[in-house]
Amino acid sequence: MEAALPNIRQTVDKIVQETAIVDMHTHLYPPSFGSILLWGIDELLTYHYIVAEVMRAAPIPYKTFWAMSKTEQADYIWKHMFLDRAPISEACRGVITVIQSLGFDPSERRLDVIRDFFRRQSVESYVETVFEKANVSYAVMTNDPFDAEERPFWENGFQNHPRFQAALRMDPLLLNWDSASTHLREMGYKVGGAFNDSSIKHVRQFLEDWADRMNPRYMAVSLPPSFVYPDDSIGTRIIDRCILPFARERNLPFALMIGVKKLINPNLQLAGDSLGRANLECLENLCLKNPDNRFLVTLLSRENQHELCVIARKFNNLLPFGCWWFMNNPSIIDEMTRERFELLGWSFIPQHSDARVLDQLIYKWPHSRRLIANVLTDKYGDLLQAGWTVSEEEIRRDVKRLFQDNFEAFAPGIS
Ligand code: FIX
Ligand code: ZN
Repeated sequence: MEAALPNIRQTVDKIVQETAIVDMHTHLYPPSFGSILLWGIDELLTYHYIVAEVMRAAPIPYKTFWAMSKTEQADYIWKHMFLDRAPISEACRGVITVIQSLGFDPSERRLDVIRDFFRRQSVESYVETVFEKANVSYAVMTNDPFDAEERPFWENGFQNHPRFQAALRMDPLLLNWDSASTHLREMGYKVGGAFNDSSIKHVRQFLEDWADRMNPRYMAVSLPPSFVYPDDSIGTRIIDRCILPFARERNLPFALMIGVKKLINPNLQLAGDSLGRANLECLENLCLKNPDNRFLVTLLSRENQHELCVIARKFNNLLPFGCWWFMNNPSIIDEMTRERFELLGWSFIPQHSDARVLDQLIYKWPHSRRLIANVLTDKYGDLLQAGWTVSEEEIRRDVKRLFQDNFEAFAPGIS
């Protein structure tokens, strides 16, 4: 059936809601990972985004806040960010969306009733509830062999879960060879302090062992805005001699998340990171020099987003993804999504959730679906105004490309 202009909005809204999502970057884990899977109202309230906000709204000494229990921190945040002022920020609004989606009346403002609901949940069934409500088919995790808390689950084995797939994360390897080489030696890889040809063999072995363990959809790293490629650093040598050859061998994309300035305020812990605008010549050089590698890229500076679209126009081995972190706000998601359609057509991944708390899937995705549907309605509307026609089936095809197929084709996984 042809979608005519008057009902294009309803048609797009329906299809965007109905199309399942592949959430290609999260910090979620299956229930078998125990307490490192975060879920429930107190984890939602103490999300590091809101911690930064409460330290502005109701400043107390950092050590006083961090000395509180999780429940006390959540109580403090509930009072100062929800009861004493409207929860107007995107992260606070998200908590309200979750509460409403779970069937509560947010206007009752009853944190005790909500806590009681979560006390009665089993995590296994609640995972299914959340993925179904969010209409997310599966989430790609962030899996870091250098993380001492996570590593034992991979070394000892765990029950695979169909809703979770792996991504091999390797920040220390590229950002801090001294620390990474110490960890690698502790893991049994005979790397020396200096990075030399022998190190290349052992780093390659590390990648092979962990890719065999994890079966990742891609390899990933987050990088500072100062990242340069190529240069005479150990990082460039690891990229050129280890990561990219291995990526080609295993048909894995390499995801670069560029622009994070770690811990500009260490007192805020996880909430202390900031951003900076990157010089994107690193991407131009990576894509040109390595035409047989595929690069997933997301950037943390709003000023970099337009450049990323133009660079992606020049290199089809670069796939922009998501509205990352400080970009994940309605005003910026709208702008980024519009310029991506205008410059890249359908060849991008519009969003990832970056969820750290399971329940966030039932706010991050509804919020983004609504914004993406708004932009799509305008873009299809422009086509209809020009006399083009578009059928419901074609809209389903296009939206599925955005929400699933672009990622699946670019990161098919290790066959
Ligand atoms: O490097 C990353 O994967 C970032 O997304 C995180 O470090 C960050 O804390 C986050 O969760 C942002 O949304
Ligand atoms: Zn992340």
